[in-house]
Amino acid sequence: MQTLSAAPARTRTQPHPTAGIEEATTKSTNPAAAPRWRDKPLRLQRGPLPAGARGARLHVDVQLRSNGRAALARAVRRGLLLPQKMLPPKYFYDDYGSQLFDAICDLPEYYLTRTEHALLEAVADEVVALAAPRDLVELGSGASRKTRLLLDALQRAGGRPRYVPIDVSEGMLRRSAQILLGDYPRLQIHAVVGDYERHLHCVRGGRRRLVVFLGSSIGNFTPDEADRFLRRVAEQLNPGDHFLLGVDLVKDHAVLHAAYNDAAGVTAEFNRNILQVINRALAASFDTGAFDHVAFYNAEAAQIEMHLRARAAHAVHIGALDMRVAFAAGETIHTEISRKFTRDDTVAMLQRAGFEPVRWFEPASHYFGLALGTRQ
Ligand code: AVJ
Repeated sequence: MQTLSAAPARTRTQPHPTAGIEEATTKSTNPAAAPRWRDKPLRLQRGPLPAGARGARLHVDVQLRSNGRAALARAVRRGLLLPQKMLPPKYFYDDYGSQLFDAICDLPEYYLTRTEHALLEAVADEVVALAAPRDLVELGSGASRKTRLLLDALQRAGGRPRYVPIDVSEGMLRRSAQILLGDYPRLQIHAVVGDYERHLHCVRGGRRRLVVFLGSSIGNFTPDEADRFLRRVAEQLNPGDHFLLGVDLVKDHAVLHAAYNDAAGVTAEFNRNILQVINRALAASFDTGAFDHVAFYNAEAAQIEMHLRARAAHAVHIGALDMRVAFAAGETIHTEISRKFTRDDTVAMLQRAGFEPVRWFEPASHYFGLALGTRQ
C-alpha cells in the first residue's frame, strides 16, 4: 500500500484560509415543482457550468428545502402507523446527525470507514486509470473524506476534475467544499444539496464520469430498494461511465455487533437524533430519553438492525400531522437496516442493475469491498 498524502488532517473546527471563497448558488425556484428524476436533466449537461456560475469554483445547487419536509411528514405518518413502527434512516442526517455520523467514523469499533479508506488509498490510482473520469460524482458525500483519495489520484493522473457531491446536509456540504477548494487549487465543485434518491437527475450529462457510492450506504436499502436504486443510477450514466460501490462484508458477528454498539454511546445518540429531527420539523413531542438504543445482527437477513425501544408505555404527539402515537413498554421503532454483503452478492447486484463488473477490491482482512463497474 502506498501512502499518498503527507498533508496533516485538518480538524473540522479550524477556520480555513479560503473561508468565504467565491461562490455561486442556485436554488430551485419552486421546490414543490422540483423535477423528478425522469424529467429533463437539469444542470450538469455537457461541460460548462450554468450561467452565473462561470468564474466561481464552487457552485451550490440547492434542490432540497421545503420539499424535504413534506416527504418527511409522509414518511413519518406512514412509518408510525405500521404494526412494526419504522422510520427511514435517511432522516438521521440533519446537520447534527451528519456530524454524529462523522464522529461514528472515528470510533474504534466502527471499522467500516477506516477499512474502506485504507482500501481506497491502495486502489485509487487503479480506479482512476480504469475510469478516467472528468466528473467525480459522489452520492451522499458527507464530509468528503474518502473523496480526497480519488481527487489526489486524479491530480496525479494530470486531470482537472470537477467534483459533484450530492448530500442532504447543506452545512456539511458547504464546509467540506470550502476546505477542498483550499486544498485543491484547480478543483471545481458543483455541490448539490439534495436527496440522492430524488435528485439523481443532477448526475446526468455528457462528460465521462465516475459515480461513487461509498461507506456501504447501499446497505440501508432493502434488496428490492437497492436493485431499483442501482438501476436508476445506471440509467443516468452513459456507456463507458463508471460506478464505484463500497460494501461492508459479512464477518464475525461480534465485530459487527460492536460496530453498532460503541462504548462511547455515539451510535445511540445518532439513533435518537432522528426523534429530534421529527420534533423540530413536525412539532412532535418525542422525549429522546424515553427510548433505548438497540442494535443487533440478524444473521439470516445478513443485516444489522437498529431500533429505538420505548422504556415505558407512553404517547407522543406530532403537531404537524395532528397525530397521536402510542407506545407500549418495550415497543420499538425500527430505524435502520445495515446490510452486509459478499463479493458474489455485490457483483450480482451490479449486474442486475446493468453494470458490467470491472474490478473487485478487498483487503486481506476481508472486512470491506469496493466494486467497480461500468455502464454497459
Ligand atoms: C452510513 C449507512 C453505512 O449502516 O453503517 C452507522 C450508518 N448507522 N452506525 C451504517 C450507521 C449506525 C452507516 N451507513
